[in-house]
Amino acid sequence: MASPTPNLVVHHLQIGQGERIPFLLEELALPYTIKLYKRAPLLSPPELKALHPMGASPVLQDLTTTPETPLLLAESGAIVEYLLNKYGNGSLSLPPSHANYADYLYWLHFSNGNLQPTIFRRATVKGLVPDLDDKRYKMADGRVQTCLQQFNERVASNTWLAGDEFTAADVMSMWCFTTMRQFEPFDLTEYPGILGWLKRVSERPAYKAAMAKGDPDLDIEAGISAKGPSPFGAFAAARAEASPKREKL
Ligand SMILES: N[C@@H](CCC(=O)N[C@@H](CS)C(=O)NCC(=O)O)C(=O)O
Repeated sequence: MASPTPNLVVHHLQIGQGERIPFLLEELALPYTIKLYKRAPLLSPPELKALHPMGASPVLQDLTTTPETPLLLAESGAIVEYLLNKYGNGSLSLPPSHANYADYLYWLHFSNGNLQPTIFRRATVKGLVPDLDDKRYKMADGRVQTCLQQFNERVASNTWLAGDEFTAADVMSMWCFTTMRQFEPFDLTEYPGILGWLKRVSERPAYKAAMAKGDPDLDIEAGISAKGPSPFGAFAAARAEASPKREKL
């Protein structure tokens, strides 16, 4: 029996990691409806908060088999694995029999499990220390540099994170180096491997289609540049208010 056509709704808070889901769905050529939310002015607006206990984006609603009681799923990594396993037909993932299976898993989980927390930990520490010579800051910064160096080496010697094949690991990672830099800027001049990979990902028709649907006002070229995009105004203002000293460091 043929599988039913997926009936999916993606809830995406603009300028955020929710962009991973339309990107994945465009790559899989699956139909979906996207519901966009604007930051209010920084966090989720009330209607998005009401959707899921975490109140964050992305949220997926799957109405395919139970339209009256749609499945509701948050957490971008979980949504990605759900979509791959339910509707992916083997695309964008590598099976355990593949020689690069372990690489695929490692890089699939790297962005949410390591890179992102490491970058935001350094940001928090920066707000607490008297100056950047403080050893707590140096330790946090060292971890960030290790992450970036490792990523850089991987994509300097491989077209994609899992090797020759573009996978969900690349989808998960893209936002960390593009849109996410609106919240925590970091320069990629020293990382030509990452810059080359960003260009390759940005040229994919699925990425362009997803960004046109989810965040049509974002400047993709600025996102993939060495210096990165301009900071997100409301976030920079909130941070300066909470920790004026940090902005001077
Ligand atoms: N680990 C979660 C993080 C979700 C998250 O924090 N999303 C942000 C967007 S980048 C958000 O919705 N922030 C608004 C809020 O928390 O009110 C995931 O990967 O989905």
